Amino acid sequence: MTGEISRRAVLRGAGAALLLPTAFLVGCSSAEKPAPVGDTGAGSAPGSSAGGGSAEGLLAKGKKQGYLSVGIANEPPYTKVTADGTVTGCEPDVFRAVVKRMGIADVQGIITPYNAMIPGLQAGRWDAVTAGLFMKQSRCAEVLYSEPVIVSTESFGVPKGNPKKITTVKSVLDNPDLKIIVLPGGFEEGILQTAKVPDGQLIRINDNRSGVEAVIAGRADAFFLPTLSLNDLAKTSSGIEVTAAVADAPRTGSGAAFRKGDTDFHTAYNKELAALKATDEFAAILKKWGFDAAAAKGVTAEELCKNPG
Ligand code: 6CS
Repeated sequence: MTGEISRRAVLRGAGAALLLPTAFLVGCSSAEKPAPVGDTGAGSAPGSSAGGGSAEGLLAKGKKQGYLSVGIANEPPYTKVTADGTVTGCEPDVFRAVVKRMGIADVQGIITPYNAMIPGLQAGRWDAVTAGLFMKQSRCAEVLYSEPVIVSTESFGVPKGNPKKITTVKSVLDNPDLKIIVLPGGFEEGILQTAKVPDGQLIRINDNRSGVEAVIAGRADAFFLPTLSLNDLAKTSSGIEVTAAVADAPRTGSGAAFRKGDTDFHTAYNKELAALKATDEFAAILKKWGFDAAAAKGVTAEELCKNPG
């Protein structure tokens, strides 16, 4: 279910919005924001280019309306919606910098769960996904990923002292009593499924703050999430500890995801992304959000799309 809500309502209900499994629209950067366009869920958002099929479709649309809409999660540092509704975070900031080079002024964000990002893209509810949607075989079969923007790691968020010694996927497999929180349809859920962790050990929660609270309250033994996302959550949750990077998790990496039909735009985007990567602006964006710009150098979407699951 997705609900139509103005940016202002999102601002008022930002907390509530993060608790509801639906898509909420948030504004652009600090520049003049276009009139809010709710994601009614009843099909393509106005101006969408579902199956655009050519750069002109998406490019012309973005230039005409002054923005492209992106699916995001609001999971800092990958994506973040500020108190005034501005869409930011590493992936949206890189996307904004690239599309500006293409003549498109800004982006408009729609907050949605990870398992709704590709279906919403294919339905034309947003024009791209810039959420840190990690590349893996099943996703790469459904969308066109840009070349990687970030490469990052996974960790477990555990109670202080890590009493159950949860450090690797194997440590979860070796103890069938462990309950691990994952986001529904998230990359970490897929890692555990690929490792054949019994489904009874997985607890699916769609809101990161609730996941942390469940671990602290002892309702689960760990929250499996990207290292940097857990580090951000731990800043305001003293009861959680973030493990070192999980050694037996696949290397994660992401970039913008487009519809299979937007091949020309995807090619044009990659060209401008490559040019941006050579600038200090790219390194500054990644540094601002705690990512290492060098980590993605030399890594290709083709390689990351070999990730299982
Ligand atoms: O790609 C994913 O599914 C994962 N990506 C991020 C940035 N956070 C959690 C999510 O499961």
